[in-house]
Amino acid sequence: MLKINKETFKKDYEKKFLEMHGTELAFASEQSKYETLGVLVRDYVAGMWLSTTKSYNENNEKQVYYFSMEFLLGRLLGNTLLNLGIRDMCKEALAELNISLDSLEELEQDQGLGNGGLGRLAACFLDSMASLGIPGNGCGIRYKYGFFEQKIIDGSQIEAPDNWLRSGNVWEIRKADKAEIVRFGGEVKVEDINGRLAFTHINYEPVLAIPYDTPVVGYENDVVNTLRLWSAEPVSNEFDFSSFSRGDFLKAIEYKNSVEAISQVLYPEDSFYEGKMLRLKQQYFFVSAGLQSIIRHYKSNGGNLKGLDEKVAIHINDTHPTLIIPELMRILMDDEGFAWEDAWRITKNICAYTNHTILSEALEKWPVDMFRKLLPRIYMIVEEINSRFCQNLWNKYTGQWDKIHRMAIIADGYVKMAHLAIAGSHSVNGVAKLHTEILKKQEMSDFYYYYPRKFNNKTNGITHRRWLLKANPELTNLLKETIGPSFIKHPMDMEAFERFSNNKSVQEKLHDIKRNNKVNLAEIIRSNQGIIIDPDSIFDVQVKRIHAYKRQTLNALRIMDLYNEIIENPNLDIVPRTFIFAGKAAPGYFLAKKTIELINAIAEKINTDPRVQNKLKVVFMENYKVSLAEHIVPAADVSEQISTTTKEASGTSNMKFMMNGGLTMATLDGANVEIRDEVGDDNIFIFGLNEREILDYYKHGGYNAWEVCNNDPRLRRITNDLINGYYSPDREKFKTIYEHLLTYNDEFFVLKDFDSYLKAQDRLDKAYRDKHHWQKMAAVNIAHSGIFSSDRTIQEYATGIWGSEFLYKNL
Ligand code: 26Q
Repeated sequence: MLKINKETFKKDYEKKFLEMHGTELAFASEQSKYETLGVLVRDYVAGMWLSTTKSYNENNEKQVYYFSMEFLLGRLLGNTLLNLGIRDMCKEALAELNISLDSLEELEQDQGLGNGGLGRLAACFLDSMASLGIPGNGCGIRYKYGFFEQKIIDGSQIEAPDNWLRSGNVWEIRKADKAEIVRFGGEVKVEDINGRLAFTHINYEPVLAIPYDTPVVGYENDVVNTLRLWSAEPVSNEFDFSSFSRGDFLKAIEYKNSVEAISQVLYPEDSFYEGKMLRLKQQYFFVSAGLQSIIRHYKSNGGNLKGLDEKVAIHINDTHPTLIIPELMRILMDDEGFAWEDAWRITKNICAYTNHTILSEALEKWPVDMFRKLLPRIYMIVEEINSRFCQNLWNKYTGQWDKIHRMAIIADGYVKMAHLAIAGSHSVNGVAKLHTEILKKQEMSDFYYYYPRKFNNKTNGITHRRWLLKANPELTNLLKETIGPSFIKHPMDMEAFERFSNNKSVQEKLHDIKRNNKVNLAEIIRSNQGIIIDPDSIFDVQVKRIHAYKRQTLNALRIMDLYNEIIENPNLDIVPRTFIFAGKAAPGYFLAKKTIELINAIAEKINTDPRVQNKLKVVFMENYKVSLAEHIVPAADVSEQISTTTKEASGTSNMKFMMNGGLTMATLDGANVEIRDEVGDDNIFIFGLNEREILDYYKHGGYNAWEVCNNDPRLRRITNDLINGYYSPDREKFKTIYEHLLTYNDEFFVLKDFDSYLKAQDRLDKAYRDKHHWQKMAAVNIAHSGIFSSDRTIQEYATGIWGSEFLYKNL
């Protein structure tokens, strides 16, 4: 444990400030105070970081490498202090220096190198691995620009670049001496050397991969793991200077630009695959650099590559890093002289793959021509993997051409990444029970029947350290007072809180805590966008990526209906509600952008209509990100998890809200099913078509949106309001939404679920009136949220997939 007290900390801080800025604190800018604190904390961490690395090496422990195109860390200062166990002390010490820790924490730029759920999951996993003492490393790309910044202008989303590095990044360390070279393009020379084929990659374009390491601090356990992100730079002496010397100036500049483009920007699409060459380049870039550095480290530590699979586990986060499989084959065979069979066995033992979506439009497949041109040697290996795989299929399914064609890794001119990932991994997992069942029985059933033992479920989780201890200190204190602090290290212990769910004084405390959090959020909303909201109204929250399957439109239609009802019946007896939305649309996703415009148009109309002021407010918060979520989540009364059943693989915000005492309004989709199983039907609001009904519609058809609409006067009216100028003088503005719902017979069944949704909302309205009962339900949710800590998830990965013996040692 760090041994620093308030006095030493204050001295360290003042000394560091002088060193860095050469002036007195009294005249300092807030930014310079933040940077000083960041650097000081990094110094505190440095010793533990070194000793963790050393002890892993000395004990020769199995290392886990979590490969992900995205790590959505958010801010690091607050959580690092928290995990070091010095946050409260620092707060007091800084206060004595007239500095507010809260304001310094708010100055930090979010590290937003991810789109949403998948990237945030990777960040929660890093926190859990470090906190459980698991030798786990993150491996990804250091994008110069993260997920775009969203501005709402005249109700529409405008994208601006997220220049998160503009004031530097105190958390990263550039490790130029650990650079690797990644090779693109060129040709493969094949020679017969003493009866063995040798493959040499020639005429390639080299790219220098520079790692930047960020410490990942475990919770009060002296463990510091590493997140290694790679940045692309030109290889100076090989390419550009030789071009210069030939006077080929433009070519040199072109090379530099094309190399730097690789780690320039995160692709902002999260559910729609587009076969862009640059994206494939990004994938190979970080996979190859990461693997080379793993092997280099393993060898320098004296390891024999024959035993690599005993000491290394690699996780493939969705199909994006699947090139790990052929790249590891390449290194083992071409560089290290292994035979195919041995290399394949080692590769399969090492790799494991997680699937995060069943949306077919999100499945990655690369055109063969592009793939071969960019990665000629890797393509040869994938071809060989495919031909051996198809041969095995043939042996089992002789004559079943259709099946073999469906399952092939290369077919119809494409390389199918999920197929490659399944074939080359020893484990394939889904991210919630329902999702895994759908993978097994529907989407990947061919593979499941072929490899039944590979498939397994690992229900997602969230780190309770960020999402409870950090985001909701008052609730954390109440838990400590009632059930003691053991839940911090053992989140399942939160179950003990259920005993207090009937306790009136605890219920009142829960109410007050929620209200304080609502007042805080109301102040953020007032200062950001000038809208005044009532902290005694129900805060009804839907924050997540904007997507048709997540059905923000269903929520919007319900608000339109409620508004009509209140206008018609001003005495309507409802609890006042504030609807809060936030989320980004992919820049090219027209319908999602229209959805944002619709929500803003509804907000504009409702918030300026004096007839509904004491009943309804609608807010769309700009630029949703991790740090904003930390303010929104603890303030929510209602968590909207209303995706079309079968479409949301898991969802993780559902878990965050639950842990903070928000009640869930949900379809039985993704992890909502498991939340329902935990809390019971009395403590959640479930509505909508179930899995069987949805799959039935997809299989046999029979859904008729017009019919549903025509049979419900409320729907007739609100769908008409989309196109009659009620929400915009431009009648065309929301026509796409109207057409999507009706003309195109909406594949997400928004209208079909409308009635059931409204009934569930009615039940919720009634339930909220009984304040004590509502807080009892909140308490049950909190008490049962421990199972959704990512610590539980990571333990399951460690024992069930990575084969990590260290776990037993550390628990
Ligand atoms: C693929 C190809 C080209 C460009 C982009 C992409 C791409 C990028 C990001 C595809 C998908 C993603 C992200 C997917 C994602 O976030 N999925 C979510 O993962 C969560 C964690 O498992 C689940 O909780 C969510 O249900 C799931 O939607």
